[in-house]
Amino acid sequence: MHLRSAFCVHKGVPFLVIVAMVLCLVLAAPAQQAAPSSQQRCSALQFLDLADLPGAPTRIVSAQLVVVPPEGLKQPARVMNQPINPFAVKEYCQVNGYVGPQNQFELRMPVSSDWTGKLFFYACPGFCGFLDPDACNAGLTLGFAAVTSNGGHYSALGFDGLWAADDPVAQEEFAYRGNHSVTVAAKEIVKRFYGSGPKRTYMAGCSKGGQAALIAIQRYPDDYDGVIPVAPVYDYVGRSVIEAAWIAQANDDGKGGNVLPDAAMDLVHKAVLAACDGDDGVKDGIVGDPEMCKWDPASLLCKPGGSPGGSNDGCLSETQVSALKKIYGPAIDGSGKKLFPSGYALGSETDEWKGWVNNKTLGPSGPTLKSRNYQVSEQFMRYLTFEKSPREGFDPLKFDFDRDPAKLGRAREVYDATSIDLSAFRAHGGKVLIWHGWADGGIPAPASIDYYLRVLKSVGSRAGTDGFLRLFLLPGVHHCAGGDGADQLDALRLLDEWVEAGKAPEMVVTTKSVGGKIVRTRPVYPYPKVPVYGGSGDINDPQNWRVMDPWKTDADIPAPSGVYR
Ligand SMILES: [Ca+2]
Repeated sequence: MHLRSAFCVHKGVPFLVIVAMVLCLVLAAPAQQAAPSSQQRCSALQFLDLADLPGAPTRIVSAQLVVVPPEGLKQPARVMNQPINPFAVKEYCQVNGYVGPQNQFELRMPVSSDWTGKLFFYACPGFCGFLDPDACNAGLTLGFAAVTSNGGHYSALGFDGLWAADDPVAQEEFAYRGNHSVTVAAKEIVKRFYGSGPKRTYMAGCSKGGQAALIAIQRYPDDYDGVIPVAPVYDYVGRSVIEAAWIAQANDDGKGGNVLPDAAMDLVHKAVLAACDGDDGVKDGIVGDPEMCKWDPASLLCKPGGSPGGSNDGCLSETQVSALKKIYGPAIDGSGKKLFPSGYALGSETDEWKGWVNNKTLGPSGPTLKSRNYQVSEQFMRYLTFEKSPREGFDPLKFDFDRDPAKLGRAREVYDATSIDLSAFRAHGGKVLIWHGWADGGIPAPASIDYYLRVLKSVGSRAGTDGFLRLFLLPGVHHCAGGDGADQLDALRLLDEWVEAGKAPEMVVTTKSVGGKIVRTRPVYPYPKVPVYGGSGDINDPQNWRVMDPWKTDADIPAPSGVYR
């Protein structure tokens, strides 16, 4: 009935008015007629006028009931990598539209009988610029209404920053505001469709989507009841500009090539595994706890008078060892002061480094793509850092670590999710489930540890922190998904149980699937607890692992880096 009355006060664009009036007549028909079907109620949403929604002027472009095909809903792609039941809902109401100025969104709502009263927001990764509505299926299949947006602009995949040139509004929408206003709009549409708004709202996303989740609870603590920041780039400017330029410079051979070719990375990874694979009790090609791993790049240095070093010599030159030490970083200035919490973790030197750290030539005569670290730093500095006047000539290889960080003040205010004041979010029962792959070749996992430690220091106790914020580190897992490790976990369901029933995630079972078949299973625990194989039985049975807690007392808790501004 709410929908009907809202609909009949429609003040939309003129050409819709007649259609609206006709539908009003239909919907306002005598009470003894059957209530509108899901299809009618869904279709009617396209005439809902939300142009005056406070803070979130919204235009609905289309609304239609979608029948799920016999093969079921699509598995969300890698950035919302969790198992779903593709047959959990048979139909849903799909609403497409945008919140001004350019936050394009798709909202998928299960029919009333399937709705659990919740809303899920999937936050876009990278520089966004596209819609990935199948990511909504992670929530939709749990009976949640689920929405995602394009981050407030249209752009190419990868690190394309041109859309942000001379456009501070687009920059701010992307940084924090767009997801907030789409959330406001989605809550209103949910309310109009079901007759009541969501009683819980969650957000998840990886990488930039992880930054989105953290900045949301820092800036708009009442928007959400729980968030899942995956591999979050919360120190967005520090990572995207400074650390990225640092790594690009470390691996630049001065001739457009790599100091460490792909084969050298293979050599390094093999050496790290030889040194540390067994630390978790099982030699399975995965470093279980990189914090325990003390491998030194200098151990691969070629012997004096022997090989000069190179990719196929089984050893590294001094230049290569030096580059490697920088990549395990972090970036520092001339006085040795840290400019970012951490470089990459030991064990992460796998295939992802070959795209993130190395320039890559496509085919024998194809173009050479700059490393992702180079690309993100270049595009961010040129187009996203300043309100006006893009730095067309900016070259990450010339970034000055003493002078240039001072130019990033405005950008840090806009993009960074480094605040550790989560008190408002915590006060209303909000929960944070962070997870990060240890072998992440994009965003170094130790940066998430640093955020956890900073929050812990601010909260003042481990128990108080773990009561609302937990960090899970997944051994051998790449950026958002992939890698040799078990990269799937039922994060949204775990978060929901935590929020709804107060059941905090403790031992979490992660899995790795190949072709739909589970090939690896591994328990993980909230940081700093690590799983250790017991020495007998199937390594894929969590029962055969025990938990080790390196913090016996509070005195064992390390200090955070203290770096950010
Ligand atoms: Ca191992």
